[in-house]
Amino acid sequence: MTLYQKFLDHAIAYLKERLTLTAYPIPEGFDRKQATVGKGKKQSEVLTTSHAFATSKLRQIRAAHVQGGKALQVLNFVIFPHLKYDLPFFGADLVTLPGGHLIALDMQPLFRDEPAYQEKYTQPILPIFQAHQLHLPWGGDFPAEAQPFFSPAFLWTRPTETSVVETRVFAAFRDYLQAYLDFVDRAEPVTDEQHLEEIKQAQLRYLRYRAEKDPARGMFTRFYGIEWTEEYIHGFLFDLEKKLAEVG
Ligand code: DBV
Repeated sequence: MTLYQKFLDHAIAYLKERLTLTAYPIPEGFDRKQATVGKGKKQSEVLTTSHAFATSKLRQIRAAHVQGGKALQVLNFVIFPHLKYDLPFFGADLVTLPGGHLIALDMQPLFRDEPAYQEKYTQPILPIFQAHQLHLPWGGDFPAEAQPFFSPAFLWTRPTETSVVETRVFAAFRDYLQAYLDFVDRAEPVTDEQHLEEIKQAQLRYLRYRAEKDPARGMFTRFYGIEWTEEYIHGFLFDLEKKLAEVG
């Protein structure tokens, strides 16, 4: 079993336990993609699988799972709420490359700097963050322009031991997902028109940033080509703009 399979299995099983999931369409040709990379003895297979669901409150729950051997494993797992809720995004970027592990876990805020928003969606998870951060120290530099999209409970770490990913990171992932679903349980639809517009703009801001700056773009382009990669990014991984355009 590969490193992040357990995370994906847990997430899907746990979501099914707590919510009623419906299928979310994955565009044809994007549910599973394989390529042979490298030459000669270094040749290997890289498989990317996609997984997606929706619920009455969550527009898209989706995962991209990249499996390319011991030194290439990625699970990018994001939950996008429906636009009538002020819920944060659940964002997990679990990355293993030849250079090591890189872990980003957060409930990414719509309105990071609003005290009432922090009170509602960051304060409650700070104890979880602090407990895990003791074992998962700050990972250092990350792009400054990404800062507005992370909460003060952003768990960002670069474990040197794989066993730390299997134990501590897995525990943090479970706790964050549990806390996120507690928020989802309590979420009530927003009715104020102006607030709804602000939510939509904040979702689009986040989405455009992630689609434009996707750190996996280079990797996917190398494996599967530019056409597949751009369609995967805009048509599945970060699809809100496309979906809004479809409904008009
Ligand atoms: N990242 C994605 C998707 C991925 C993915 C959809 C399916 O958003 C993988 C795959 N992330 C991925 C890979 C790398 C990173 C790095 C392969 C390594 C890139 C490389 O080194 O070549 C959090 N992910 C990162 C980094 C950060 C994040 C901060 C380091 C990037 C850097 O140093 O430039 N999660 C990521 C992020 C946001 C987020 C940028 C922004 C809001 O939520």
